[in-house]
Amino acid sequence: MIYTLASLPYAYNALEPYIDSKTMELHHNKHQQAYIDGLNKALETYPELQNIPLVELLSNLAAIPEGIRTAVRNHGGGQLNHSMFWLMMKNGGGGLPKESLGEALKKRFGNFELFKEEFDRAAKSRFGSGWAWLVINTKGDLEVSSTANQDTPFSEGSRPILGLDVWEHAYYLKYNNRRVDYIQAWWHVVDWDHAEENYRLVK
Ligand code: MN3
Repeated sequence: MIYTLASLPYAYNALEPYIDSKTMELHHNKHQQAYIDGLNKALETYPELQNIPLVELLSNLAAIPEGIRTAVRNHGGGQLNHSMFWLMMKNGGGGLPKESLGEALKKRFGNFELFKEEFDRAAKSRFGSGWAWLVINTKGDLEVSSTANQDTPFSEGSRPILGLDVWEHAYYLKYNNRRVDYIQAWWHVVDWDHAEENYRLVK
């Protein structure tokens, strides 16, 4: 076993009422575990890839042997995206970004509301399953983007600051088909301190 499931830094019910306990438990314990199992299985016969950090593997998919490339992309992406996602939320989150990220968002989008609108649009309009992101792109600029399935911004050369899982498994139990309600609720649990840390690391 190369990859194992890390505990959440908070209880499954910590993000209630915005994200319910049952969804968090299934999402972490079953869905993320399944990505980990798939990734471990793909890497089983490639010991030389087992010590390369996942970010590095996903940043250069072309270098992955063809027979396991799709599995690493999907399952490795699932492991990495979810590992990042849990840390982007916290009990008592929400509000407005602070410090340098807050300033940078204002500079790039005009104000926080305009940034939020663009992010909401990316999250809403991602057809099927995927993610909405705030990233630093290859030019070093803040950008709102989205990826399909478990594709990760690293594979496009971008560095994620904030991300939102819009797969149905992330919201269906509580919000059914109402993705928009889930997106609006999610803003209440965003950990802006963590987003600030991410921003400082890549800026
Ligand atoms: Mn998910």
